Amino acid sequence: MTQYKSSTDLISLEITGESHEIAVIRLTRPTKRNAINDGLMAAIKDVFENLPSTVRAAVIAGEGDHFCAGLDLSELQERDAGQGLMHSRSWTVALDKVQFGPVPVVAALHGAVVGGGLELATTCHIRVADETTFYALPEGSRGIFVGGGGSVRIPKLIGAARMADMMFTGRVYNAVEGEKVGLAQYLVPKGQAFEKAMEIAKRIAQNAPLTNYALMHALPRIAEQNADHGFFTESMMAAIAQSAPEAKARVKAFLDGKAGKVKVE
Ligand code: 1HE
Repeated sequence: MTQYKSSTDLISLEITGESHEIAVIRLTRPTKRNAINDGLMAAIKDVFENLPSTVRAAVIAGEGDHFCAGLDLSELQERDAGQGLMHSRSWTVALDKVQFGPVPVVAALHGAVVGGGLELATTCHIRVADETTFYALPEGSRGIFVGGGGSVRIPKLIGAARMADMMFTGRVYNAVEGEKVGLAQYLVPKGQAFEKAMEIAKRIAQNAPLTNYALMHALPRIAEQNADHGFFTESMMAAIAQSAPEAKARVKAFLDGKAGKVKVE
């Protein structure tokens, strides 16, 4: 079913699924625990900017024993303040392509999800973690600060107090704790994160594209608005979504008894 595959020593992209609807992106730098150097972040940006139009959902995973060890610290040593600012902004731009790109992204997590690795994971729309996963923000111990959107995205999941604790004290959350506090939505046995992430991506790919678009682009903005503005934006989005032919066809299929009921798995 693989339609296309390309890989470098930093990243690989595979387009798969019956209708070439799933993009599988892997960080392929296991000897450095998938630490993100400038080339890898540029490759992430490039992949999400150029996904084929058949793609409806993506999975991102890491090769080797860890999802991602964060920023490649060997590149940090020589930067001055101005270069540091530009470097952080380059992460902002690249990770924006993941969060507000063309399709929902499911992260398959295992091993270390730390520093910039956690920032990358929290840019994705759904996180599936296996039992080996652990989360940390070692920036606090390294004398630096997050720079890949972590202070914007991570408090939305776990609250500013928990994030500050992780950075003040070097606290590491294990897989069970991480799921409990909201760092991952799914927790699966060791070695099963990728399989589960693919299952979820295939399910997402079946949704009406406008519904997925609304969840990626309208929902997070509505959640930031005051209630009055939020209710109004929600009504606008609801009206647009339900006017699409696909929505009408799906509702008709249910009323004709041809679409699945809501049921507990
Ligand atoms: C690295 C990096 C890295 C590994 N930059 N080279 N992130 C951190 O502070 C996490 C640092 N890494 C670790 O704590 C550990 O490496 C792990 C827990 C992730 C994995 O441990 P382990 O025992 O499996 O691997 P290792 O032996 O520590 O590392 C293997 C190699 O990867 C080794 O290089 P080698 O040449 O000696 O083989 C390590 O130096 C290298 N490596 N992690 C560079 N991060 C936009 S702001 C974001 C700011 C941050 O992300 S700060 C947090 C950085």
